[in-house]
Amino acid sequence: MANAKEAVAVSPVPFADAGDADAVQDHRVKEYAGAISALPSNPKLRLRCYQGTWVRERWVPGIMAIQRSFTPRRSGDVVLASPPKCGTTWLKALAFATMARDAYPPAHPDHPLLRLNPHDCVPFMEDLFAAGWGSKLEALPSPRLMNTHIQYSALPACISTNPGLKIVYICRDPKDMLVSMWHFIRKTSQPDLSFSDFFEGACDGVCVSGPIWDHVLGYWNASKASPETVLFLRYEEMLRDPVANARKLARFLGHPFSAAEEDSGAVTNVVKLCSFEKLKNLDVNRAALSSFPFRSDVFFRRGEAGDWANHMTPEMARRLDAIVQEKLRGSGLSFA
Ligand code: PAP
Repeated sequence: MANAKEAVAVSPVPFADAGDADAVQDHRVKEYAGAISALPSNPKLRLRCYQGTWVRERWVPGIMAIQRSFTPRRSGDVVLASPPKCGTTWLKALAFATMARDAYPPAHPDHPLLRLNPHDCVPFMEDLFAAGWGSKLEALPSPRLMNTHIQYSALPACISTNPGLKIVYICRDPKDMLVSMWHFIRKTSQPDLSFSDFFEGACDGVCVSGPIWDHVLGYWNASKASPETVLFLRYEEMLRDPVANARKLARFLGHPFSAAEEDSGAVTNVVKLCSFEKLKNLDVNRAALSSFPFRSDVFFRRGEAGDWANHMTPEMARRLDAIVQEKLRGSGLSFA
């Protein structure tokens, strides 16, 4: 599994900057069309139910290809996992800035995050593999950094049971996740989607990466069973104390901030560089993206906790909370 690039451990390279001259497009993804058309569908949200999770139809061939052909390395791979709209963009920025800080000091005026959106620094595996370009990951030096929305039980064993690979998971109060997702869908594809219809579906488990409780539980249980390979983060806790969470992330990734770095303000600089206000106001984050068919600014809306109260009635909130609480009962995890 190992390849020559593993020997040269530097820092993650921004994906958009990586050379991919050797990459070969895998056209076998087209063979999945028959299998996909047989999956249960939700045409309104353009979802398919694959292995128990509702996922965007365009991701299904990518998930199948990841399950079949993702090639891990013996060490150094880091997978950022999340349900959508739970802080993926923020986590991509933080993980990249933390891991790459020796090569790219966070306060440097030429830092890659000042000219590249976090999604152009850290590749989204489902889209990459769905396009047949999974081999572009081979061009990256170790440590590689990538992200997925795949639920834990659908990860290939080479990811979920690989002691040399680390998973960082982030989740969020499902109420805020749904509100964020609804805004995103309205902006990018379905301006007419009503919140109440969307909410009803989500309560039945039907939303992107739903049922959300299954997604969260899979990674929660994995983090309890294997805390050295799965780190479980929460968006609200990161908002409350981003510096402590950046330290936790760096420790987990095996590159803790040294006393000298602490003294020089490196942790604070990472947090500032990746803050909502900083990223949202960069020119690059108002422009077109190379990795998605929409503009970068859709990933930066309010960046706060509790916006659900502006969209849900207290009754709706109580109902969703009760469903989630029931599903998580006995796990030790709660969003209350
Ligand atoms: P993705 O899963 O599709 O990549 P993701 O980045 O998880 O999306 O979700 C975007 C949410 O994260 C938005 O939340 P909101 O709709 O409630 O506002 C976005 O504002 C928020 N977000 C993006 N960047 C940051 C950041 N640096 N700090 C805090 N929140 C952020």
